[in-house]
Amino acid sequence: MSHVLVGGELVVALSGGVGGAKLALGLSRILPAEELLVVANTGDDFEHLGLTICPDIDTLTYALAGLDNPATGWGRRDETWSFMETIATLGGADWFRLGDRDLALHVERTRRLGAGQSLSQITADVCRRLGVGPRVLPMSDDRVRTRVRSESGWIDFQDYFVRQQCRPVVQQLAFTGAADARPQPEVMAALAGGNVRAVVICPSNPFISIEPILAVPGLRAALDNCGAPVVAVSPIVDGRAVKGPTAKMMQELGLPVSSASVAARYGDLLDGYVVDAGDAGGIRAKLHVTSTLMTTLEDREALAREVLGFADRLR
Ligand code: FO1
Repeated sequence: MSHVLVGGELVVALSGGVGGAKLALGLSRILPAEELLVVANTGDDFEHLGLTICPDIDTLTYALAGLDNPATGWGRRDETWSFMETIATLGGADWFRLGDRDLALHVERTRRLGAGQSLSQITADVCRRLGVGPRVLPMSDDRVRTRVRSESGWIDFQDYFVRQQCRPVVQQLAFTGAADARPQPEVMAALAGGNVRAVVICPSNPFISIEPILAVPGLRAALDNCGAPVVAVSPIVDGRAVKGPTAKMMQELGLPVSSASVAARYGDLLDGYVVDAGDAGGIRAKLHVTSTLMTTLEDREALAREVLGFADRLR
């Protein structure tokens, strides 16, 4: 599984699911495969119907393989739903939609985890079989689970996000297991290798996608000390989140909905920050203002180029 880099440099991208995967895809299209390493959040992972589901790893894998579902952003394209329909008729849980093709990945991953393979090994093998060139690695092979506290107490992340459609008012987030999790060793080796060109924090939700990664002991320090500029792309455009509950969560946590609030979460880790026009106020990091909306494939590539160009100028 180890990777030999010949001469080239490495871009390390931190990503959650849908929003982050768009930029990861853009990066994958402008970089040789061996020059991109994507570190995926696993705080959203959960056990469901006896299966281990890793939404962010899978969203990234499908996006990089060109197998992603453009309508949902998660799951596979050209999906069929016989399993879901059937489980519903049997009275089983149908709130988390597992398509027939997607289901195969969860079944096979669960079997291999049970046989002793690590999540990193399984992910690397799945990526190889699906024709994904860049490395996609979990932040840790140890179990980390995001939990959400609302007025009715603590619940699991997917219960909050999918089953309750982000309706509960978030009072606090916790990353259970993070304090004891070991950072993924290849990620740590890559960051210590002295040939990192840039660290890119994708425009994912800071609270539930990036902060779980930064909560794994040693990872934040390794990113800080890798010698390359750390550049984040804001997930906020025009004072609104591009997708998902980021803005709602910020309001509930008492933070202004702005790119500046997101930058403040990352604090000293940031060397540079990419924001959309109109979102540039009150930020300490060096700024690059550009269109950050990624609707088309060309947008993804263009933003990836802007981000890397900006990072190179910060070196
Ligand atoms: N998100 C939903 O909103 N509803 C679903 O039914 C759903 C199913 C699903 C299945 C596999 C998978 O990998 C992801 C899935 N997601 C679903 C997405 C998902 O859980 C969230 O977008 C992320 O966890 C947040 O990053």
